[in-house]
Amino acid sequence: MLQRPPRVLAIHDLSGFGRCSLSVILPTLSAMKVQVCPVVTAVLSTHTGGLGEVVFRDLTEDLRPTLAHYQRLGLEFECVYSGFLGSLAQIDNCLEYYAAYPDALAVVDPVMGDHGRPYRTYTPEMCRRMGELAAVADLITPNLTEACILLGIPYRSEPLRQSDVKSILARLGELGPRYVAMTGVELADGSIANLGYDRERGDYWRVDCVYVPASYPGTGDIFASVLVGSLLGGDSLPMAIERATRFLEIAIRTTFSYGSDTRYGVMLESCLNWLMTPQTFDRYRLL
Ligand code: PXL
Repeated sequence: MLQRPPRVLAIHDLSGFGRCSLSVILPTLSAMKVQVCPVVTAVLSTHTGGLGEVVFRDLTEDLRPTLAHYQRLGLEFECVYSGFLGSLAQIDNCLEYYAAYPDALAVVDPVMGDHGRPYRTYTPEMCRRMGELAAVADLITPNLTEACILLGIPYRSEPLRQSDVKSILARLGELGPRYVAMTGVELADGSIANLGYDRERGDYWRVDCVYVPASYPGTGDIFASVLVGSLLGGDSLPMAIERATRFLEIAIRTTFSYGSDTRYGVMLESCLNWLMTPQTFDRYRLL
């Protein structure tokens, strides 16, 4: 029996303003009683989503010595979870972290872009090599843009048929991970859903989202963090996807009601208590 909270090595950037990456990963997982040990890939003044010229300090050189230190300490981690990466070399560093903790749940959020476009700091080479991280993952959490980049297929902005999304999920599973969770997929039946795929069981899942006409940075980070916290807490994949979907709905609708600048992210602070209260699940369905 684990006599302490589960521990996650979280390899992400720290963006000071804009509520993304470690700024939201830390409080989200802490609220779920998970210990987060941040390995900071870069420090930025803000995220790169429309707040102008960012101050960017790359910390690639610290990643290998940090891992060596943790190994000297003999620390154990139940999960290694990577996200936004600041340079090509960091992909190699992440591969070293995953290899160092083979028993940990390997979660790769292949942060590369959104709305059909890569983020401006992501080079085509970085996008190509992100597949190597997906190959060692137990769980990947791409949005549709990132799924298309990982598969090397063109992004399609029109709603997708069920057979098309199942094929995308299955092909993502073939890259290596047992579990795939894909966010914000517009389906041909008019709904927007978060989807799940368990390759070993052959199950496809959907949790439909309430549509809000606004998009906020950091929601992918919150989604993946809630998934991590849920799975470490013993939830099944569909339960974890439902928990993450419902939490984001609350955070997005709360924020939308204030009409605040979307670039400032979601008002996580007002919503974290939801993660600390017991829930029952009734919205996941087979796809
Ligand atoms: O939420 C993903 C993310 C993480 N880190 C930085 C970003 C973004 C998305 O824009 O800019 C620095």
